[in-house]
Amino acid sequence: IQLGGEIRRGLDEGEFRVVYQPVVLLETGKVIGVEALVRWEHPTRGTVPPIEFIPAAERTGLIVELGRFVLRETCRQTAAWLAEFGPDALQKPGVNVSARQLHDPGFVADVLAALADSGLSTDRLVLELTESAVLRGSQISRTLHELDRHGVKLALDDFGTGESSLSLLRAFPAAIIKLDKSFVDGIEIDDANPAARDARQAVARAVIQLAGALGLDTVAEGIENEAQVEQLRALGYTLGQGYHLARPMNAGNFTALLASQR
Ligand code: G
Ligand code: G
Ligand code: MN
Ligand code: NA
Repeated sequence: IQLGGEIRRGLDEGEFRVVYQPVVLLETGKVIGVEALVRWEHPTRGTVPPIEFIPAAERTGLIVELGRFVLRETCRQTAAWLAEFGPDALQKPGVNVSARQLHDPGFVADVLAALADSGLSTDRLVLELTESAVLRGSQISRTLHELDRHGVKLALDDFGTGESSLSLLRAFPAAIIKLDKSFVDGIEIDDANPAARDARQAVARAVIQLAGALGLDTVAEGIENEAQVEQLRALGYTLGQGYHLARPMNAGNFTALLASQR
């Protein structure tokens, strides 16, 4: 399969869409935020998950156009939710960004245009970056500081999995740390392997202490049961994401969720 050509065709045919995973207040279960995740509704292959096409989109450079679509659609949808449910219904939506997008000279202009065209103010968007996306390059550092000056918030995604998470925090104007799912998995289990559980708890505790010291917000990712919620709350986490709290859903179902919270 010529995936690059297929992605090009899919973009032209409007086959990509955005789903939304709630970010939840762990104490009450209230939805207060959202992460946008792209999906491909392929005419013959059905729904194709991002791991199967993001790498090809990055390789071919089509991630720039695809990412622009996700940004614009998320800003438009968020503005609609805020208009319907009020300015406090939802905090900033998070949009994933690849390194390849940060290297594009038009990236900052694309982000600001998506915000301006939707009417969303610049301080109501979070860009989620992984360590590999941020690493290396003074050009990327300049881009991130420019976005920061405009009020766009930056989140470090999958935090703790890279080799230089800590040194990155110095070079990078992050506002949010997203604790990677690998430190949430098994954080609650008392029996089988207490040493592994203790190690995860230690990382989760270190991350929240670090965030507190630096004045950053945190989100714990990949929460799959209530015992994990309790453990993370005990460690001081207030915000979480995961299948136990809410799965990624289409815009219509997210609208219904916001309506039910009114
Ligand atoms: O949605 P899912 O959990 O299958 O996502 C798998 C991976 O694809 C995650 O690492 C996620 O960050 C990434 N991803 C999802 N949507 C986007 C997107 O719009 N842009 C980029 N660059 N990555 C995305
Ligand atoms: O890398 P990033 O954090 O952007 O990845 C988000 C991905 O994680 C999405 O593809 C989303 O569907 C997935 N995800 C969200 N919550 C859970 C969860 O509780 N368990 C698992 N296994 N995946 C999750
Ligand atoms: Mn993410
Ligand atoms: Na993550």
